[in-house]
Amino acid sequence: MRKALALPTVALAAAAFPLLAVSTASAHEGAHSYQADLGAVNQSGVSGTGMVTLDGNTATVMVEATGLLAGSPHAQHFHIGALGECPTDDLSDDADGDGFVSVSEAAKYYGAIGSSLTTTGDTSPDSGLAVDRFPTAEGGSVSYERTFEVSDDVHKAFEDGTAVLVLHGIDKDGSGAYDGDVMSDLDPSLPMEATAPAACGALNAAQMGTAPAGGAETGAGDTAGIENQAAIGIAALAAVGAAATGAVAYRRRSAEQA
Ligand SMILES: [Cu+2]
Repeated sequence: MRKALALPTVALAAAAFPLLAVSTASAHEGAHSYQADLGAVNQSGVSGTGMVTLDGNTATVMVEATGLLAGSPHAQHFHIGALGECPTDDLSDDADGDGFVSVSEAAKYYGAIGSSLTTTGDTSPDSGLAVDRFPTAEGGSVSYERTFEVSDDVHKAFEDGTAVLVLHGIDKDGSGAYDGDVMSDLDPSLPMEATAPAACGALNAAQMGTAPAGGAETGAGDTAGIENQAAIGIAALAAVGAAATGAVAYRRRSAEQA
C-alpha cells in the first residue's frame, strides 16, 4: 500500500504540493486533453504524436512528427465531420488508382478540414492550403505548438470523438521535392505530393492512467478528473528537476508511445 512509501518518495510528494496547486489552477474546470498517435498514410514512413488541450473553444495544440519530407512545408489540420478514423497505410483506399490515397479518398474516414494548424494568422478551413504558414520540416521533423480558437463544430467533433489530426505532404518518388505528374485533387496547380495525407491520427480523450509513482499520494481528496492527474504528473516531474510545463508531460508520453 501507499502507506509504505519510502521517505524520499514522501518528501517528493510533499515538494510537489505547491506546484500541484499552480498546475491545477491553470487547468480550468472545463479543460479536456486529447491525444493522437500519428500513423503513416501513403507509405510515407511518418510517425508522431499530437496533443490538444481544449478549454472552451481555446485549443492548445502540440504536434511532433518525424519522417517528413525535409525542408518542405506540411499542411496540417484538424479534420472533422466523418468517422474519426484514418485510412490504412497501404493503398487500398486509392479508388482511382493514381498511386495516392488522396484527401478526397481519405475524407470518408476523417472528413473535411475543421481547423488549419498554421504557424501564424488565420486557422480556419480557409487557410487549408496556406503553404507559407505551415511548419517546414527541418531535417524531416516538425515540432509545432500554438494556442488558438476553434469553431463550435470543431469543439463538438472533439467531444464526439470524430476529430482527426492529419499532416499532409509526401515525397512518393523520392525526388526530394513535391513534384510528379499527378496533380492535387484539392488544387490542380499543386502536385498531388504536396497535399496527399502523410500522417493521420484520431484525437481521443487522453488516457492519464500512468501517473508516476509517488504522484498518486499527493492527490488526497482532489483527484476527481484526469486534468488533476495530469497536473500531478507534471508537478511530480517538476519536483525532480524538470520544467513544470505541459510540454514535459507531452514529451514523456511521446517517448512512451514511440
Ligand atoms: Cu488536412
